[in-house]
Amino acid sequence: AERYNPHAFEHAWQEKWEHDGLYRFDPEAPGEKHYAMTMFPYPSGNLHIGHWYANVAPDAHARWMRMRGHNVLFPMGFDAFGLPAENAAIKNNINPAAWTYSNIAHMTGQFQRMGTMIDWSRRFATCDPEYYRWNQWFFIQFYKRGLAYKRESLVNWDPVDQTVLANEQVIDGRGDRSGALIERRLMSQWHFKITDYADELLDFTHTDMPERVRVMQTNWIGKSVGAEVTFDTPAGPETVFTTRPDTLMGATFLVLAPEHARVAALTTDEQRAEVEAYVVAAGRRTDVERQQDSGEKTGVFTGAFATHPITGHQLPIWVADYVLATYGTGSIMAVPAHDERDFAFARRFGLDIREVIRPEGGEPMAGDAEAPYSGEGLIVNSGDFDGLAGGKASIAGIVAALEERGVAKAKTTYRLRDWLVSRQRYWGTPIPIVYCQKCGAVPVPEDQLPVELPADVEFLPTGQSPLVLNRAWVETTCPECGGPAERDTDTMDTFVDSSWYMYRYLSPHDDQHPFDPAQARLLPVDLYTGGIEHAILHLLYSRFWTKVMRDLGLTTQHEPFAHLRNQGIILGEDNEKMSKSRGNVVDPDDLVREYGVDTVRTYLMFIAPWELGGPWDPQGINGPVKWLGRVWALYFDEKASGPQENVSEADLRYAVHSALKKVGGDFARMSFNTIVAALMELTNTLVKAKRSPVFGTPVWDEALHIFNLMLAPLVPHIAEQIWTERGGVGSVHVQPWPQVDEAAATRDTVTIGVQVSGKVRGEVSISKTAPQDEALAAARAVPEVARYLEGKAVVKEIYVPGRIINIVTSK
Ligand code: ANZ
Ligand code: ZN
Repeated sequence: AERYNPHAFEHAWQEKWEHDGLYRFDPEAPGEKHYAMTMFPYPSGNLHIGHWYANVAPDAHARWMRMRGHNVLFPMGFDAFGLPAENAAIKNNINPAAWTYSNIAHMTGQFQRMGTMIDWSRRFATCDPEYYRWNQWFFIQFYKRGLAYKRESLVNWDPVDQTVLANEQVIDGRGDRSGALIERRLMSQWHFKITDYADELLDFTHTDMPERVRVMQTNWIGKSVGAEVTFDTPAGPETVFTTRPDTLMGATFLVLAPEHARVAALTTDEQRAEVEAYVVAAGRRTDVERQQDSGEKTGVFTGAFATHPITGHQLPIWVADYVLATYGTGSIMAVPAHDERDFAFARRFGLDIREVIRPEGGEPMAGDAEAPYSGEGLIVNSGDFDGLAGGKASIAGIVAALEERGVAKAKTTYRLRDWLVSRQRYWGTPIPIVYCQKCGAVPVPEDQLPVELPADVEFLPTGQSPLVLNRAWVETTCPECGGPAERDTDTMDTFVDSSWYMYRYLSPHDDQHPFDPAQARLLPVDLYTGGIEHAILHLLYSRFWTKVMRDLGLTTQHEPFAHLRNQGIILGEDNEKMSKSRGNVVDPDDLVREYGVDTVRTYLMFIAPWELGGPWDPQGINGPVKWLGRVWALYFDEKASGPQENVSEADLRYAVHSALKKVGGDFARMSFNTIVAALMELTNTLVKAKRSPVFGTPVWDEALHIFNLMLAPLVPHIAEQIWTERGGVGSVHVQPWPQVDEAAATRDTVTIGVQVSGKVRGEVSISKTAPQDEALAAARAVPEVARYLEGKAVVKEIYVPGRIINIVTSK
């Protein structure tokens, strides 16, 4: 028969599958539901190899689940709002909508060429008014519950993208898209109250997420248990937050953040010039720079003193930028004997260091100590508290004692801030609020949603939303009093869009609800896959969103995702990230044109453990090319048959069923590269079996049949072609996954090398417990062994069952 030519049939199968609706999800179909989802892409214009890598293996997994009898929903959409469309619009003078929808059309075609089982009838884009209408609806529900509020706050201003960013979008002090150094600005912005859910978001019992993700989210939420302690100052009582109230008697000075509201009031005239200069300088540094422990501590004395609440000692009050305005109360009690930063600061400025925690049996801290002691121990130099246990682990009792004396209050703080959602850009969901002179902020009535984005806008980035300039759109009437009112001109952070899209796939065109409650039984998403870069932002926001939806009575789920798995990244050949500027980009379209879809799919699953990823190796694709060629020949090349090899029925059944068992286990673990390896190995056995007496027997037929089914999830096109040419009815993709014959899959047979006078000359497969005469007879029958025995006298035979056969001959 002809050689393997994927181009002869791959496209035709894709068209037929689409035409037959083979991958259309029917919620009423039998089988336990399985909702599998990969993170939807931004419609940048092209699917790159990373998209393929992220989607091919989950597709194989979804197909496998389907063959195992699950009713599988595997949808796809587009995360379509955001800055690139707006920037492209500015650059090329086209409407962001036109740019976005043409990219979506192109990328959908590319996805379809990937041969996935995505149900395209459920596709949507978040920039569809019928989608973002529900963003607005949710906003209003949040608002009604007090979970959306507007507040003046110090915000992260990206001077390049000319917009505010959420804390989560600032990486090392820079905008996550623009890379620009972030500035601080005071602005009035909408926030979502994610902090109300801080404690619940720390609880991962209802969601199985990789350890890495849990740790990143936990650190981001940053829960700290401690106390607030209040000190009297000339400008009124000042409260500090501390996680170490056990060290209260060791506090020797206070420090305020430069932005702290009380700095000016506390500063004495003598110190004013110096303090003001310091505050201005500190304002130019980012939080990240300020938190870095390297570099000398800087600071300035205010001239004022605070009164220690227990000893009455006068503690100098300093201003220093290692204290952040945005954490705790923006001020601290400094305990230099037991805190790194306070220690460095005290040494630099000659401030007192007072030891109050001493390791059990330890010496008193030396006057010239080079480091603070931050461990556990006993409290010393603390009056009534002396002798109590100190250290992080024992603060609860201390807090209670301090509370009794009225000098402290138990307090838990979080690093997590409310989610700032206002953006001063055009291509996003308009915030559904109007401002009336009489009534203030009024939500747009739900029956007037969506508030549509106007098409005619100027895109000059001015620091204000482009919507400000469209007066006809801005000016409206107040829904409450009918008087003149103005729309909010900001749009929502695009992470709003992706926070609930997993619900929308259930009923993408529902115009009564965000999703059809009758479909709720399909929740949660059973398996969500995507990149680790979303560990905090998107995953934390969508967990929060689901909890709000639950509290709104929209779902009974606590979490959107039952299981999350992250794939790795495919790097360039040079081990660097693929990028146009580095010139190391691999184009999947080119690969498909050259090798066909199934080969590219195979290679992407074979190239690396899926969760790790690795560098692209252009040579590596030859393995999959050869493999699929051999698979093809196995089924369609008549010449290769004939009884030259020695594969028994038991051997073949063992090879097939043990591979089937391994592949099933590897699918469950999402270990795709080992699945491909197991199928390649099985191919070797099948090629051998084809040239052995087992060829043509029912066992041979069973082997080809099972192998065909095992190919289906990975390489759906060649599997369908084989299925059809072998006379299969319907599609291979709706066949049940084959059952492992456990008896055939496990056997006590081993392959042992046969030595003649100590040199290995061949091998035999025999039972581990075969008796000596049977083992030796089998060994002598091996042709290579027989050759060496010819004309020789056997002087000794050594047999260790399952391990060694050695036939020693005379010289
Ligand atoms: C006294 C003390 C003694 C502290 C000691 C630590 C060790 P985490 O665990 O990260 O929550 N702190 C409080 N507010 C701060 C701010 N706005 N900027 C910088 N530092 C601040 O850290 C809590 C500790 O960080 C607090 O406990 C406080 O210093 C400091 F041996 O108080 B501690
Ligand atoms: Zn009004």
